[in-house]
Amino acid sequence: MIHNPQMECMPREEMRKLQSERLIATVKKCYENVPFYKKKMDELGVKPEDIKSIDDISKLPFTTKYDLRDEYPFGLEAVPHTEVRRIHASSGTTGKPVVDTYTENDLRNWAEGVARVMAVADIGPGDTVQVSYGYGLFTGGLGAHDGAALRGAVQLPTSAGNTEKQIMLMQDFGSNALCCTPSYAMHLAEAIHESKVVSVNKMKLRAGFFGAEPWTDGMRKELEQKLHIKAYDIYGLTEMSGPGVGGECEYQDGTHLWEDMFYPEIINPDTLEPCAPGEFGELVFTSLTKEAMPILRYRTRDLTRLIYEPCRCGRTAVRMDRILGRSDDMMIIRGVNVFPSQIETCLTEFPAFQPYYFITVDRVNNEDTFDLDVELKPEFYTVELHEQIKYLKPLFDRIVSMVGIKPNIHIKPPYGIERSVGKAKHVLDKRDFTK
Ligand code: DLL
Repeated sequence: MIHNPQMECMPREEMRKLQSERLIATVKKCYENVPFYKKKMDELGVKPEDIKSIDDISKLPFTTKYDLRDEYPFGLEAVPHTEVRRIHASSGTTGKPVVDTYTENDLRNWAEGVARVMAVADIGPGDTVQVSYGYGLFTGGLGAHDGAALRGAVQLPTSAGNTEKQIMLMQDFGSNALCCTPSYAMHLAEAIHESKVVSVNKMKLRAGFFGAEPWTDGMRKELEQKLHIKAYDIYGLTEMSGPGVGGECEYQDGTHLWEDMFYPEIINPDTLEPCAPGEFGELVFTSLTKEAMPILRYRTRDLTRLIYEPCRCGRTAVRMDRILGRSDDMMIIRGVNVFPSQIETCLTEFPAFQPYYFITVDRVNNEDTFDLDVELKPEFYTVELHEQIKYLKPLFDRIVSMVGIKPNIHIKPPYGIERSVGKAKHVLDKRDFTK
């Protein structure tokens, strides 16, 4: 079902009008209340009065992760801190975390975005939503939690980890939906299939809302088969509140973005010019309803494209293709662009392989090395080299044809690749670019 037909199915002309009104108000608020935006707009010679409709958005300055870090923690707040009700932050592997703060309305709108995604699977009263995203500063746990609450569902806040207990509760409490990263969902599915205590046939799962990291259609197929569910993509980022910036509909053919709250653009990351409709580039968002920390033209670094053709589901909200990866995830190995998700795509085409992998890149004698650890499913695992070759050769050929360079593939024993309860880490790049 559709959670909010008025917003999700609004005729596009009407939506542009709403976006224009909301952009004008957001820009005014940013200019008047946030010195950072006033300075940036003054530098570009743009005044709030110059923004008369959504078509003027390209006059506005971009905001980057570095700006957010410079303004850490609350420099971008546009309301008195007394109006703030919650703070989240993304882990940030280097330096200070990226912070987002929320007013009461921000929390309501955030839950609305997640509820729209859950409604796709008819989640409502009587359904139990198991939230296995981490609770805490990470937006996954509480974001999914509040979305489930808005749908009137039972919230089961298991958080991430403690896998044995998760699957026991999943069966005993009759969870109907599972929310976690796709890599943790795969780990849970594996644990269920190996368990002597629980069985997927005794479970009531029907939907999974997976996101927070890139995943492929091959992974979706595996998860749907193993967990007996329909697996939906849910997208979001801390800077735009968290999960629920968009999600897939029942046709699973692109992620609808909630454009009444987040205005998406695709730009060429090198020239910063807008891409032609349908072209791949960097996704940029302007928040249209956020109060505590509105954001103008935030460069997400996520690479994707927007699909404007109408969707069969009746929603008019634009669709986003799967995220290819983040521009900072892209590796250049021997001069070739490689995205980790391409490896996942290849692996899931071969039934003998698990979708787990780990890439190590190094530079030896001035040449890049590309090592790839993979796992065979336990029923295919063998230590015999000549047996391994049987599986390795087709995978090697597929990777060469898709990626364009030759990997050194190593077959690890079962569980030889670390399982993740949150966002999986797939790459170790040992190259020293300072030399
Ligand atoms: O990952 C919010 C979230 C939580 C989304 C739970 C979905 C589910 P951050 O930690 O700030 O926030 O990371 C945001 O994760 O820019 C993307 O690179 C990536 N990402 C999030 N969802 C998806 C997805 C949360 N569905 C960053 N597909 C984003 C691919 C995703 N990548």
